[in-house]
Amino acid sequence: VTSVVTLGECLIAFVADEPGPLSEAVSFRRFVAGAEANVAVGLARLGRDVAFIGRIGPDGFGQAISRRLLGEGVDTTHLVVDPGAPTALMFRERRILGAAQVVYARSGSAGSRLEADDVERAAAAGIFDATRWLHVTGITPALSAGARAATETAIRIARTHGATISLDLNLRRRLWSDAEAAPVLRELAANVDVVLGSPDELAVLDRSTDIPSVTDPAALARATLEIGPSVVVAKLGAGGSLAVERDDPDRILAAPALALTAVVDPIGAGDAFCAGFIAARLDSVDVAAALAMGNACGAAAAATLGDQAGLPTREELAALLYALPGTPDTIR
Ligand code: KDG
Repeated sequence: VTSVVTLGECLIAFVADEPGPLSEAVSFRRFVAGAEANVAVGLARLGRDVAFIGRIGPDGFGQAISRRLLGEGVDTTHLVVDPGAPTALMFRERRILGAAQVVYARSGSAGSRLEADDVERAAAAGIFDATRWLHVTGITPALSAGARAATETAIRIARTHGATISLDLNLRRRLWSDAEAAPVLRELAANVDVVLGSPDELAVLDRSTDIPSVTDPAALARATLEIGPSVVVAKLGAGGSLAVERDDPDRILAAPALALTAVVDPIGAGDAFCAGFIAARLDSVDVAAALAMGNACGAAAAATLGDQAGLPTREELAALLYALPGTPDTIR
């Protein structure tokens, strides 16, 4: 029985072996990446039944993706091979400080050809029947009109099944401009229960409201509540995370980050956070404690190279939380 469904484009990432600028990178390692697939693997490692809807190309990269997701225990019944387009690729540098430069080769890719029909077919096969949670991101609607419709369809169907729906804003400025993204993301945010994002992303979403400063994440999260979700989470990286709830918007729930001695590769940490947060909420853990679980997963991901390698198992997460001062007793 599938308890979580997610959809999007799983792609192959070539990550520079050495930290530094892309112009100097000469050797790369191949990883499986893609925000929603990262969340799916994170949830599978935490013992959840999770399904991924998407398309891959009829090539070795698509096969590598399919094998990895399957090997992690993700239900790939609705990850289909599109014979007419290649699997998407990305190349990225590694940066410990600041944003890493990314180059995509994904325009016209198999994953970007996802359509509402793919989701309808999965629904007809019963994938949403016992689903308690749908997770979507702001990347998929940026890929194509069809992929955007697929996201909207998944939200509509999950809603009729009474699932909780989360949206990680994941603004990708290489795919669309802030002006293009803002109205689309706002509309999605109005139809979900949980919105997650960095302060920078929340500021784009809130741009038509009387925006508080990006340096006040709680105010940004509160402004996002006005759009419609019942919970808004601000992911603050090394600053941990905070959340506000519609029931009591003045109460700021916050959890500090795990102190890392070395950040090996922060990309993918936000997806790991989502996996930890969703797993906690599925167990009815309260929002404040769910933030702590998300932070621990995020730190574990940032401590390893690639998006998925460091995603913790249930036992690894328990050990991390046990060692952490201030961990709420409900999750220790
Ligand atoms: O969150 C990590 C993702 O950004 C990465 O895996 C690639 O999905 C990706 C994207 O579209 O940038």
